[in-house]
Amino acid sequence: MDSVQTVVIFALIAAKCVRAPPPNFVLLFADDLGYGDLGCFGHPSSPTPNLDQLAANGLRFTDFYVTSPVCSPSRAALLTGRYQTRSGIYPGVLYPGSKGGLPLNETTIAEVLKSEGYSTAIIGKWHLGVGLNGTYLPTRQGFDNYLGIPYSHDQGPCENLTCFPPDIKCFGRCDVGVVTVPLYFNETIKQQPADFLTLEKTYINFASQFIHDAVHNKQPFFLYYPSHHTHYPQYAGEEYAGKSLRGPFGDAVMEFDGTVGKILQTLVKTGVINNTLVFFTADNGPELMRRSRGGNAGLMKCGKGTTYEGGMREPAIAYWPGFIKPGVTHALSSSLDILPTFAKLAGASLPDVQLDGVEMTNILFSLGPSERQAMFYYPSSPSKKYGVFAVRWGKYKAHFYTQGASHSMTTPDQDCSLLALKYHDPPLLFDLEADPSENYNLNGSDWDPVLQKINDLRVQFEASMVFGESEIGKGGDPALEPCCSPECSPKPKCCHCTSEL
Ligand code: CSN
Ligand code: MG
Repeated sequence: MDSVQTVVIFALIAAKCVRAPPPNFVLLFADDLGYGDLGCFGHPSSPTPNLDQLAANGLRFTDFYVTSPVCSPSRAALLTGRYQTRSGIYPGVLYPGSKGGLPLNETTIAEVLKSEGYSTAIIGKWHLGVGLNGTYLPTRQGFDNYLGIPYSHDQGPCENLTCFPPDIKCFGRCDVGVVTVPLYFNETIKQQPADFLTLEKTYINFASQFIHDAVHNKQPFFLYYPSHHTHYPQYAGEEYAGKSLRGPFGDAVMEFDGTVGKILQTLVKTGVINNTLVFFTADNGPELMRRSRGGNAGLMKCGKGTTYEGGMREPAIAYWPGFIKPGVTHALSSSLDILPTFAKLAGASLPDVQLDGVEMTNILFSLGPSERQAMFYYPSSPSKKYGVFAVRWGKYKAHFYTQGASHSMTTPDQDCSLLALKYHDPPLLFDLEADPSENYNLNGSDWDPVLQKINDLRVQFEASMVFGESEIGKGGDPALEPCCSPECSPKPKCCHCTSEL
């Protein structure tokens, strides 16, 4: 299809002149996956045939950003279209016994789409709170269906966390003294600890059932699949363990890729593949401290926990056969932009709040330039005192502060592990098109108008930022840790249940 046809079809849908049903959305979200971890983003030995296929027949983003170099804040921004500072998902990440969570008055993508009659589901890692009696579970935030573990799978003693065959322990340290990780079905714990060897199959079946039901009921649907892969410790079931060239990380990414393939097959089988926008990205950069067992940021600097490119620039792919032309885009774009984009395509109205996302149909359908001017980089623990650490405007990025992170240690680049906060006056300035690895500071030459412009954007942005009350600062209580048998003792050991799903 040429771009004129695309424009016409899109305009018709936008104007609701044709009775085209609203599109379905499948949002695939990997965990701690780096810019360089997929075959289609240059990894030489990563087995990702299904994601590579999406990229070959869809739009591959080279300049796509998340809003945080750690998990919970990045997810809050993805689902609300707002920087995490507004919703209070800072500093750091949520824990099993956290008192707070994504405030219920925040409007998620699921809630936006539900207003247009969508059926909604989340499968996998939530990490936006559990709270007292499940106050913050996804079922309270617009998701009709939930199957998954509500936080990171290292936030528990790693029981059951084996690779196939079951006697091989996976690599990585886990939290002790807390409950084993629970598998929720809606608001009920079905397994504790979750069975990781069969988890992916369970997810695939649930996704397939959800899609079949929605199609059968003639309902448009939104499926959000935030995978536990490729967070540490890496694991994989029988089908994938030991199968990749890349060790446990490769097996984990391969299992994730296999699920992507299964979901695509279901879309084909149910006849909705041409009416479904599939979007893939990941929450934050790679855990370089896990060395070869962690992910890879490719030619981006440092990784998880840092505001260098490796921490927050992520692979992204948009796929919608017949509507999105295969290709590569260098347009500046962000996870913040997904909510406004899905809302526009669904004909849903936007929440009446200060949004940070802009819709990206221009980019998806080659209609014009990106509406995004700038990207602001918050560290994993943002504060009013320091504000944003870096700003990207066009091809330029200025660092006002830099700081390494324990998550990014073990690389030869000292900047990644230097934990002292460094203030830069004048800011470090890089041309990310000429120098995506942030190797060569442009400062000292005649770039001052650029720094001036970037500083203006920063001042304007900071003036518009209203920090929400910190949800993570509310602390935690062991009594809030999820337990399948709430009255049992002694905790956390007695929280142990198995059941068929
Ligand atoms: S994260 O990883 O949830 O994907 O960001 O599992 O920053 O202290 C991060 N942290 C546990 C984690 C703790 C995690 C932290
Ligand atoms: Mg993560």
